[in-house]
Amino acid sequence: MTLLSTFKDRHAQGKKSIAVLIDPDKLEEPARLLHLINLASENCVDYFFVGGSLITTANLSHVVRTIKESVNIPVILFPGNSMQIDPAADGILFLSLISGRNPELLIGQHVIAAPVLRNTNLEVIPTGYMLVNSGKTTSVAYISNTIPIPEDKYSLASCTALAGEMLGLQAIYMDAGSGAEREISARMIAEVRKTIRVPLIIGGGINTPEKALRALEAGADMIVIGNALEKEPDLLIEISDKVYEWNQK
Ligand code: 1GP
Repeated sequence: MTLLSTFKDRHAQGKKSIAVLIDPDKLEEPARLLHLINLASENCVDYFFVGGSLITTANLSHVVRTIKESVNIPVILFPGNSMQIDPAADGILFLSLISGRNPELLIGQHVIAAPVLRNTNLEVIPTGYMLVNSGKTTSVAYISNTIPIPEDKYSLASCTALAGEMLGLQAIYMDAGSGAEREISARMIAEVRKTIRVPLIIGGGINTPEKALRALEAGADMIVIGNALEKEPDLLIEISDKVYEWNQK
């Protein structure tokens, strides 16, 4: 079964997933990385996302390899640019930054990455990526040179997601940006959810179990947690409990 068909199946069944995002720059210390990997495995995390808007170390391959050698959780690349490709991962979010108007991130980097990906076994998951304003400027907004969707422009978000779906993108990832001051509101998640049929991934600033639950209730199929775990890995226990409890209903 492919990663994408699992996303779709889980969405069809109303089951939620949780992904742990590892930014290779932030978890350079082997003991901290292994602790988080083991914690994820003990707490039934569904996916690892690996990537970052700006990676300054040569640590990406090491992170992917360490996860693959340690546990059975699929590793999905979440690349900030076309250099972040590692064939040892299981899949890659082939992100088109549809909330922005930067042609490089709508199609340019994809042209460069496509022939490279063709020579790997990575599962390519065409994903509409939407940045939503969350307070102060995030790294991803700055690096991508795009303006996030204003957080109270619900129709703008819904129509952007719908256009992405009509273009054939297989999932929509709405992101407030790593370490966002404010996570995406329940209202915005709900508006987008009711507009599209493809799985909806939500991330950025989810740093408490309550925020995680709000995103799930509003319609997120998958929540992504990164920054908060860099500071406090054990938070994963309570957050993944919310996903587990939801799936028991
Ligand atoms: C960032 O959506 C991811 O691109 C996760 O956000 O790091 O704030 O959890 P956090």
